[in-house]
Amino acid sequence: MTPCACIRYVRFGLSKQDTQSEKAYALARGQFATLGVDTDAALAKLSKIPISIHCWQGDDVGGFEPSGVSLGGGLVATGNYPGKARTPDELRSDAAKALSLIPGKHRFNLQASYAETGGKIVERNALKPSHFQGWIDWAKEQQLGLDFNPTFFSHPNADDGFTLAHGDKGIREFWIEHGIVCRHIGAAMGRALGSPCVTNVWVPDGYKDTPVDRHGPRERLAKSLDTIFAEPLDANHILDSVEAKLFGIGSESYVVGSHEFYFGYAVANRKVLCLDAGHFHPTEVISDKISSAMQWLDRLLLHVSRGVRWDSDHVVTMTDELQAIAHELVRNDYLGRTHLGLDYFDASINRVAAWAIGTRNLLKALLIALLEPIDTLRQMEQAGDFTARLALLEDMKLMPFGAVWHYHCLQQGVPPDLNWMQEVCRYEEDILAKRS
Ligand code: RNT
Ligand code: ZN
Repeated sequence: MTPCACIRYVRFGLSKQDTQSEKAYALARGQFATLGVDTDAALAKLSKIPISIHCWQGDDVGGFEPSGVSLGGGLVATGNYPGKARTPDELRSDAAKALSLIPGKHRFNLQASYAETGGKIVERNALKPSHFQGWIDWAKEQQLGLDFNPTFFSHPNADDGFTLAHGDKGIREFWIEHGIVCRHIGAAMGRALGSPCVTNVWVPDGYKDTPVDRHGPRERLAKSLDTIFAEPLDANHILDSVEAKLFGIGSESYVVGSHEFYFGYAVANRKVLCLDAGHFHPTEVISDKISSAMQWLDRLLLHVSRGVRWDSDHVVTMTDELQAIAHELVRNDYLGRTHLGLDYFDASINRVAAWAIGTRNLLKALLIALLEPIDTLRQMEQAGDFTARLALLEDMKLMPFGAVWHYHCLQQGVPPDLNWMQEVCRYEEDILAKRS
């Protein structure tokens, strides 16, 4: 395994470019101004958008339970790149490194399986906020908000592919209790950090092959969710969300918590709906679902991900769909009602870089969206001038976004493109390579 490409990167040596960057920004600002776009205002907005960075990219969705079961729930992390975090302290250190390469103030998204129980086996239905005190203290120190997820997978009680919809009452109740304790943990995180913790329920429940009873499991899932959400908790501390899926490994033919199921559940029960970009048919996109869902829901959670042929959870890159998602949020002024999270896990590349690449890409897509002359485009559309709309949309694609992004990174005290990777290389050499 070749661990790192730092030699290539060190050669770019862009450290003397600060003055050039100011000049490039001034030129870009002028170009955007002719279109009526205020780059300073766009950057001010961008710097306030929090992205919820998922803990699970740092250790291939492993978690830190002393029982140490392997990854389940139909999730697969492939690759064996060296240096994965083996302890909460290592994961925190890696995440802090990634955060130092990402402009803005963000959030960290934890799973219940990342509890710190001091080596003791604590069952998932007995977890307490105190098991997350280490994370809360770290989040305070790093000025991060926290988000949370009960972990309904990688557990003997989930081995047959069912949790909240399980036919066995005892197993179902175990998972209901897990959901309930996790809401209290989420609320404790939100209270401690002064910012609501989005606590997201995703269950893997489903069948490999065609079931004859599609109704029963869905009825059980609905009842289990009702029980989990029965206790009202302060929305200043916790926001409950639910996440659908089309299929997983081992649940190819039927997933209990389908899109229609959770869309209905979220509307009927005023929950936050989570749309994961990898959870639909390969040609189906979530960018077009956002404005439909927002007609009926108060808030959305997005799991920004990238499926390649299936829900493969590849690192988020600058795809047309990523851009379309960002455009939808900005054009429709949905940012205030949308929680942005990332969801991918690539074990075949440096994990700190994976975090930095995906998060920086989402921010870049948001920046491009914030730099759009939306009023002009709207006027063209309303006037029926679709030729001008298409021409301007296409001409926008080569506008100098890069100069604005470069300037933003320097303003925010993080390395710009072509420079941040050196930091990862150094960290890999000093820290990650020493982990066996
Ligand atoms: C699974 C869901 C879910 C998970 C995390 C680890 O397909 O996307 O969000 O990725 O809980
Ligand atoms: Zn997801």
